[in-house]
Amino acid sequence: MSKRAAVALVATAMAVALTACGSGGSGGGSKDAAGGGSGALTVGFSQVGAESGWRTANTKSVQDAAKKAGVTLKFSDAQQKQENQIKAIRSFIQQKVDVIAFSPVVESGWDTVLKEAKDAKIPVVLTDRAVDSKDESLYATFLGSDFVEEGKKAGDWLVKEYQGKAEPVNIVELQGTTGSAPANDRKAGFGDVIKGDAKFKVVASQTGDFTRAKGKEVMQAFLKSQPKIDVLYAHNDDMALGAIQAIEEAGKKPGKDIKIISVDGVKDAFTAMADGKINVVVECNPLLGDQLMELVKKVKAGQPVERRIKTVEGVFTQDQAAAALPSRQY
Ligand code: GYE
Repeated sequence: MSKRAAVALVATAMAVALTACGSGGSGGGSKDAAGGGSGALTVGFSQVGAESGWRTANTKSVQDAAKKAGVTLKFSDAQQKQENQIKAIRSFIQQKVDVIAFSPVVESGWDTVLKEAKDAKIPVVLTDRAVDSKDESLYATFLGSDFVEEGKKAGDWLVKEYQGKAEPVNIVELQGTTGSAPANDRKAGFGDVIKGDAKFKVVASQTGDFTRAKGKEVMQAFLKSQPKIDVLYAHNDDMALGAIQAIEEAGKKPGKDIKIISVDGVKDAFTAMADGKINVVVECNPLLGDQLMELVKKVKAGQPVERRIKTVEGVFTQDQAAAALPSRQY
């Protein structure tokens, strides 16, 4: 039997056990009543942190969706630290939650703890960010954006913007959290597109940890060390918004003297775009809660789910910003 078939079988057996004890009212001391009692699903959710507007919207979406779906959510904020997430996952295993959902702060280093969840027969759903584990049986599915694609969209905009121009274009890059999937992939996708034209030069690239404060600080350093900056590529809106402050304080006009490409699409970025301070935003949708709840229910019930579920997203430019602003949900 293949590993996947075995996993599906175990999941089905667990689902049958859950249904059987779910009808029994209190669930008595049965070990299958794990975290549920009357059949309600308990999900342990380990969130990355509260580093950005995107993250705040994502947390709210997951919490609201859990309430709506009647799911008991055990929420844990890792403050952008992998060790905290590992601790949270271990504690979820101890508490015998039904499903563990988590958004891994970085890509590597998860195999041991994921194996512990597997041994405890607790299915894991990845949301927002991926892990680089070779063993795919360590998680049931991954729901989130295609970050390489987002990086490519950012690069495509730049190529079009400078079409027909020969002068060098000096780019500074504010990377997301070091080792995180969105930082790795947004960098790679963007790099892939711009490497086709030698006029594009990334003259400085550093992490701004996905936060406004760090985005501002690193941009200040870039402005001091780089004699000519044409473009800023920020891996998220918060860093772009922090950088805008640094650019303005240096007496330059964001969006004009330095063109700005950002990712996410939070309201504040749309406002900055409508004001001409950001040139383009590649959308990354944080409203994953409802889909996540559907998935955890299916996984727990042993129903088949796709291994990879991608979020559908767009690209917004200045001419669309003001019109789009009222309908932005995050
Ligand atoms: O772009 C950034 C956040 O993982 C997609 O994390 C998410 C990223 C998002 O801090 O703002």
